[in-house]
Amino acid sequence: MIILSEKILEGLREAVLYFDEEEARRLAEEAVEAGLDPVEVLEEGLAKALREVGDRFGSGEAFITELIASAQAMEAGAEVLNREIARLGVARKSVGKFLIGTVEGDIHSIGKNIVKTMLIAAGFEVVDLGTDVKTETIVEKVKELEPDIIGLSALMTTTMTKQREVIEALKKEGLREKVKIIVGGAPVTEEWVEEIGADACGFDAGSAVENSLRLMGV
Ligand code: B12
Repeated sequence: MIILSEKILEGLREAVLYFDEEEARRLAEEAVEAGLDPVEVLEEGLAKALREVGDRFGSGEAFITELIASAQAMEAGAEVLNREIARLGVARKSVGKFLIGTVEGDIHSIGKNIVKTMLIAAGFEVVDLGTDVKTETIVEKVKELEPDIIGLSALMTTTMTKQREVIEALKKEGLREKVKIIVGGAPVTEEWVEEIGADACGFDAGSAVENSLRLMGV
């Protein structure tokens, strides 16, 4: 089992590094059939490899076209694993309503989607506003849906400021005290949470769920 698991994880890493969507999907299916933990396969197989490509892109060693192709391979595998994560978490009663989205100007969706799936698996009723979501839209949706928690994803230092903007806009509308706010995305730190007056953050899907449950008092 350990050898099989290592083989699948290594294969998934290579599929992301060499832009092989089909292989990523096939190996993700194999992982599910073998009964491997889909969360671990997502994080250790797919996400790690994608971050590696991101680092290479950051240091000028990879092109944007490679980043896009790697992300597509990751998404192909993640689709299969997300489905399995959701399936394993079905039939729980709702622990709370969660509104999630990536802030305005930011189209990164992979991490948000993983967090969303894990929240559903943990029993949250999740409404996903998608990516590049305007601050006004978030405020409107808070009024309309009255969620318990809002999750704001931002992957860039240039867009994380929108997390602050959302909090300020909610304060102006007198809604801030009615909802908990959790922020996430690679540039987010504990200091940032404090600075903008959010309630918590999540550095990965596991801590996102853990901290969201804590905010609900579960
Ligand atoms: C994949 C990727 C892309 C893909 C996105 C595809 C998609 N559908 O999402 C594409 C190719 C489209 C892309 C585009 C761009 N990208 Co990009 N991208 C990445 C990359 C490599 C990986 C992101 C990712 O998916 N990681 C895997 C997931 C699983 O991890 P994650 O996103 O961090 O999410 C986890 C946690 O952060 C947390 N989390 C995430 N969201 C939330 C939300 C909540 C509520 C909580 C609690 C937790 C949480 O849990 C998640 C699960 O573990 C990063 C590099 C990196 N190291 O992050 C660059 C990166 C974010 N991109 C970058 C850039 C510059 C861009 C572009 C501007 C490039 C360009 N020149 O066009 C555009 C931006 C377009 C835009 N307006 O948004 C920079 C940002 C630099 C900065 N300023 O901070 C990075 C850091 C790369 C780099 N090193 O330079 N990108």
